[in-house]
Amino acid sequence: MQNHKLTSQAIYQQIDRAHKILLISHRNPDGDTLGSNFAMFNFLKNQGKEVTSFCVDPVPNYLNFLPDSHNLSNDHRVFTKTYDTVITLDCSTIELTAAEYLLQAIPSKYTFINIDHHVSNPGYGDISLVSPQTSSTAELLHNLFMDWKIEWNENIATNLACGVITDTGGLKNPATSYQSLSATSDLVNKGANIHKIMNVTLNQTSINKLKLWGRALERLTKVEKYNLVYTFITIKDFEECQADEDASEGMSNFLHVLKEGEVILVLREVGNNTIKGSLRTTGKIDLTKIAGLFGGGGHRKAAGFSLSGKLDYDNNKLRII
Ligand SMILES: [Mn+2]
Repeated sequence: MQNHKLTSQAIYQQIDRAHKILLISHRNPDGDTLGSNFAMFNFLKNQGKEVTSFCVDPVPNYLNFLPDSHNLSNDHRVFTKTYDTVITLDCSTIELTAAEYLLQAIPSKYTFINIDHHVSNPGYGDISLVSPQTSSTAELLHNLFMDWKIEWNENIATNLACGVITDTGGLKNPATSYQSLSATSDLVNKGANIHKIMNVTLNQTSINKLKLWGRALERLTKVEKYNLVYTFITIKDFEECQADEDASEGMSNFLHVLKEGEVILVLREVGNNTIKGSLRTTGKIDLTKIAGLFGGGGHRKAAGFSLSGKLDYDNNKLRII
């Protein structure tokens, strides 16, 4: 078990002596990786640091409301500049930054800090703070910022609250703990408007997306033997519903509403002969073990994997070919 207090101090000391800092979010970014990035950006800027926020992908439209989101760069040339500190936020592996080769291009020596809450994070970097019992990287940053006694502002609070709210599905999923509720309450006290954040991040569903979900919902199937409920979405579904991969995000979390089945599995064909699987449970089973069988990972109660192949559905039988 990692000593969080010592690691927190080590991160603070490194940041304190740093001048040029690069913050990196994972590809296909969500409210947690970006909220954490922008909160850290705001804090470091106020400390007088030179800070660059980076993600290989742009800010999704629904997260444009986040303070400091306009500072995010997708320009690979940021890796030709010098930094003394590089921090990944919410990236369970370096590969998830989609910048592992770009990092090698940085022409200076730097201290590599890894701040994350995924149990599958191997603890890469010179300093790593990985806290699987924490709902979100944003909640972890709230702990660090409290520990460091930072000067809070509304923008930091809003960014962190967005991370906690999106990763807990609106403070509802199994990752929601006393600590995450308590952190959220504190962030509200510090100026975050959680009603707005919930509305903007959770209630923004398009008709095309619901049509896509309709197909998946119609196909829900229970496999009694494994106490598993599964469904799937094919490339054809995406095309016919005019929906992109983003539109299928969140389906496995939504299926927690089911009373049947201990494990939920959503399979999605995402092109290039690739199938993504998302696993969820509220039971005791450790999903990282199941996802691991297919080369994936994640959390005990929420995990995923990727396979190569296509989905073949005929006569009510689903096969991977
Ligand atoms: Mn997260």
